[in-house]
Amino acid sequence: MLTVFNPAHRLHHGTELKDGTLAPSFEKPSRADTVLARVTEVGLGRVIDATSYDRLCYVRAHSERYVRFLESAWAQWSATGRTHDALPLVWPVRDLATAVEPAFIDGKLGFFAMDAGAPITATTWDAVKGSADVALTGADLILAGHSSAFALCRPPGHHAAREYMGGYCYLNNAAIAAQRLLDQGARRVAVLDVDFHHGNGTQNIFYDRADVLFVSLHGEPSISYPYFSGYESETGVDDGKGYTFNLPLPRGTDWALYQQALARAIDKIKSFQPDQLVVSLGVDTFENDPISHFKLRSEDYLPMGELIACVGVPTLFVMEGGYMVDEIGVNAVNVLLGYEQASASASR
Ligand code: SP5
Ligand code: ZN
Repeated sequence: MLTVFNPAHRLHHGTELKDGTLAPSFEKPSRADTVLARVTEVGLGRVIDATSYDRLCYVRAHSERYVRFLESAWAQWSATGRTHDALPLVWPVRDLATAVEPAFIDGKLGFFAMDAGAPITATTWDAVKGSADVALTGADLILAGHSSAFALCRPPGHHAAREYMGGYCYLNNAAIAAQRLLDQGARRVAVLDVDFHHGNGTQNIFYDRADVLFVSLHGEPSISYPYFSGYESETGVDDGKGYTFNLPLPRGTDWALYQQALARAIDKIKSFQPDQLVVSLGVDTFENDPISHFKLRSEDYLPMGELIACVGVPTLFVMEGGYMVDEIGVNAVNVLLGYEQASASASR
């Protein structure tokens, strides 16, 4: 399996509010570098550089004004004399006005964010664009006939919706890749999200559409970030009714329980008969993850990959979360190795 990588990810490392103070975010550069080292160590396959794509590819999954905000936020923020990370401090919740995009940057930050978990630094946009380009390059490998590919994206993307950032995410890499596949001829694409957190952004982008099936396994919303999405009752609207499938799981979920839910997810995807599959691959389901509460062990990620291979269609893996940096490489690459082993024996 080929891996797509972009060293530009190192240009982004923001801060987040932790235990009452601003501290370096859990979402840090060593994450992607550790995964890359493991890809090389096990000899997964060649590592190729991302190519650069036109911004119109991002606007296929996001709004024009949101992409423009991401591109220009730092310039507007720093023009006010501030040198620390740009973070929102006010949000248009419930009955507050949402019809008008604020002109001033402090208002824009809240308007285009779901939380204070997506800091913008001077070079964040370069990393964010580079990460979307990794996903797009991966999608083009699939379109060129590869049966699988690994887009080693960083920063992650699945919390980013059509018009807002949050949860370490800015552009939705998986959604941008899925849209690329559709724009280049796919009739139906499935997105399977195995990150610990609900992929609210991906759900938002495809919620009213029947050409993308979104399936997510995640911590129960009432006790897990992002708290306000991911319930089973969220199944899509209009043409998209029935094309969103959420499988929330309880605190302490281990492989025995996870496996059953994943088997249901795979059945759902198979009956959709997608042309391709995009996997939002987060490994924050790991037992020692510092911000999550599932109990998967490193060896469980091999059968996870095997199960995903049962879908039997070309598959693009897109890196999402996972914050136990010591094990993130082993865990993520185990999914890919499990997938490859199962695919190889299926075609023998
Ligand atoms: C892509 C992804 O996995 N995003 C996750 C965003 C999670 N944001 C909430 C972080 C809350 C951190 N709380 C730390 C508690 C440590 N004991
Ligand atoms: Zn996550």
